[in-house]
Amino acid sequence: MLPAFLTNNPTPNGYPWSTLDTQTNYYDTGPNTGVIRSYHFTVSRGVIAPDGYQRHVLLINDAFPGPLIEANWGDTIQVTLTNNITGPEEGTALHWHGFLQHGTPWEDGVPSVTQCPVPPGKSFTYQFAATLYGSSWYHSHYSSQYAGGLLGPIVIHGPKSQDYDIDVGPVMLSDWYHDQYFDLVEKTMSPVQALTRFNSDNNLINGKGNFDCSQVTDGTPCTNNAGISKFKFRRGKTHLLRLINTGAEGIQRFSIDGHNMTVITNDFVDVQPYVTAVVTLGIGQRSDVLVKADGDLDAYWMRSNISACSNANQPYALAAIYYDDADTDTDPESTPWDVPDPLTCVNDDFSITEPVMELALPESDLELDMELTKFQNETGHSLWALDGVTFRGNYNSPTLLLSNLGNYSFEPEWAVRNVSKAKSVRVNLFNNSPAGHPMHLHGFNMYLLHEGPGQWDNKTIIRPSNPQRRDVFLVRRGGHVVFQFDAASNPGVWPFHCHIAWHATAGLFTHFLTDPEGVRELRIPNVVAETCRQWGSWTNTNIPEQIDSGL
Ligand SMILES: [Cu+2]
Repeated sequence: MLPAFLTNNPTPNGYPWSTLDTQTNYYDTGPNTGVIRSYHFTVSRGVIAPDGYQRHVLLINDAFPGPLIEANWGDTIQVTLTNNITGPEEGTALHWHGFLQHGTPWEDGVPSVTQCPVPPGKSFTYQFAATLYGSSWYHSHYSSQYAGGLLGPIVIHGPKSQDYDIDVGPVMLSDWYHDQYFDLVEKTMSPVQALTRFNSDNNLINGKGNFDCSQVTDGTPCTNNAGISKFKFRRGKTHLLRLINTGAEGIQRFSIDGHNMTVITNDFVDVQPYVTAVVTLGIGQRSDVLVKADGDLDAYWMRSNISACSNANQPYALAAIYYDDADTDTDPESTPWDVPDPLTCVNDDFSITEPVMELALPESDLELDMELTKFQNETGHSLWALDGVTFRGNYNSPTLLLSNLGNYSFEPEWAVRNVSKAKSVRVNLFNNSPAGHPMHLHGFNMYLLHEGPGQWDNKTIIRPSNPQRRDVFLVRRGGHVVFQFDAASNPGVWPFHCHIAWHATAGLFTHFLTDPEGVRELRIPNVVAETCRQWGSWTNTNIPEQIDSGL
């Protein structure tokens, strides 16, 4: 259970954010609490068995998932990351999903874009403002390390758009693989087609789940009934659940037997409440939902099913909810909702996801068509591309640092799109590939204008007076999403990529250079260049095995 906000800090007018409220335009204004929330994260290798099946992972402070980062709106978050990965050594970096990093793009944590990786034995201190509030997560953006365990939840307390009684905290939904992330990267990047298609092995809620160990044939230690997550509800009370898809590939369909949910926030944007039995979340997406404990039973299953849009051997995650004094050693006897998977591989319709803090769609001054494709290159590798470009980054040459120096001699495979002085960029993305994708833009909340099968009609916009905004959207196979972002409001280099680990690793990644003049004026702290010197020095004697895009 989490508090309404942290109280070891000034609370003018009763709140850390004083009189600001849910109507405050958080892109322009926000509290400046002067409070720094400081964390130390040490990353290392470890062996764990979250579902009973033992595997090698990467851990943060010896934990999976990593520790909760908790702050109030307007606080500064400071995380010192120490890379203690050995046997073998490996670089790393952490990305703070959904944080706008306005004025601090070098804190975004993307190797080859905003920083060099933190080499083994070294540390890097991130510091950035919590200008938005709600639920999110952090994860490594170095290769597919986050599929190896490098992730954790973030909660930023802010004003409530709806009343509730109890904040249950993060509910992380995650597909789970029994192979190490690098083995899966190798499969993804294999020229053997059959190897590039593989399924996740299990589905976890808050890092827990059971696995049927009779399926293990290679002698790996495995324990049946490793245990599931258990939640407490108080009868008659309304509970806030912060759903976060922290997986690598699978779209989650979340539900609670016998209870409807009221969605109040998607990503970092409060929306007008709407009721649903099933919440759909692509990788990286969050939904805050309210659940009233008004069931007839005193125990219920919480379920998350990986959609048939995704590739899973065991798609069914379970956790248990117990009312009041119900016996937590007894399994619930509730039955699931009968809501079939629509197989559209997209979120709820834009028409029902209406932001509480209303913003009209601005005029765009740059319109781009973007095509997403999958192809096989001449060596037989399956790769992804945006407008024909497959991303491959150079860890030693972050594009932000080059742009800051006015050096725009980017390699084509770095996929930098200079949008110059454009204030608001509209992108008509057509997914001409055989899969749906959770597409994530860094540095902005996107206005989502339209989604559907086939091509956009080039005119229909859903609720231009106040379109849905969020930082990840799902685009269906053979369909389009039209989105817009206020590029000039945040000078930097901002990735736009698929959040499926195996797709980003195979190049489904591009990035926007916004307001290059503004980027020239950024005063990037010397420690960022120092990390590049450290990385350069480490790579003089160690060759990182970058067989993928690097991200
Ligand atoms: Cu994808």
